[in-house]
Order: sequence, then structure tokens, then C-alpha cells
Amino acid sequence: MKTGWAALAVATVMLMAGGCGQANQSTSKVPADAVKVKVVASDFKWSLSQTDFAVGKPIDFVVSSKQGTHGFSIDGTDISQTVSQGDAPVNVVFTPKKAGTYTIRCDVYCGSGHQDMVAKFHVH
Ligand SMILES: [Cu+2]
Repeated sequence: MKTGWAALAVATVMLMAGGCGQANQSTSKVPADAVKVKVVASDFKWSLSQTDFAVGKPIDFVVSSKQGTHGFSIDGTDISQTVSQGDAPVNVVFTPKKAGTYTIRCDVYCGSGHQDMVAKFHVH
């Protein structure tokens, strides 16, 4: 008693259109005169390509993560941008209105070193 010809009725459902990660870049909002700064998050630190800026000049933080998921935030502002490993870099524009030292923190819990994910930059 064989089921004969029904044997290979394997539905080859192909996952054709599913795998394309959309690069969600918001570059349109970046002012032309913005200073570009590369920001890379990892466990558990921020690394910035530049840490001194001018009052009133827009800063374009180009934020990515090379390890894990983190939240790029700046104390005293409403900036809060989650970045995950493998995602396209995200442009976070901030125009400092006052001179001083600003503090970047991680606002997405990322593990044992989360509290230590603090970086400073200076506005003159
Ligand atoms: Cu964190």
C-alpha cells in the first residue's frame, strides 16, 4: 500500500522577499554645514571621532554599533536613539546652544557595563 505519486508534494515556499534589511537612514534632516562625527557604540563604551565643537554649529552624530544594542542619548536634551549591531548608521543632529561639557549616555540597558557607557564632549 504505497501512496505513490503523492510522495513529493513538498511545497517549496520560497522566502523570496523577506530578507532585505531596510536601511533606515534619516540623512535628509542633516544641515549642510553640520560637523560630521563618527560615533561607534560597543560593550561598553562610546567612541567619538571628535569631541570639541562650536556653539551654534550643528553636529551630525553618525551613530552605529559594532557590538550589541545601545541607546545614544545626551544629558539635558531629548535625544535618544537606539542603535543595534548590523544596522545602518543613524544620523543624530544636535545643535548646542550653550558652551560647556555635555554627557553622552547609554539609555538602553545593555549588560554589566551599562552604567559605564558615558562619554563627554565639549562645546566652546
Ligand atoms: Cu547600555
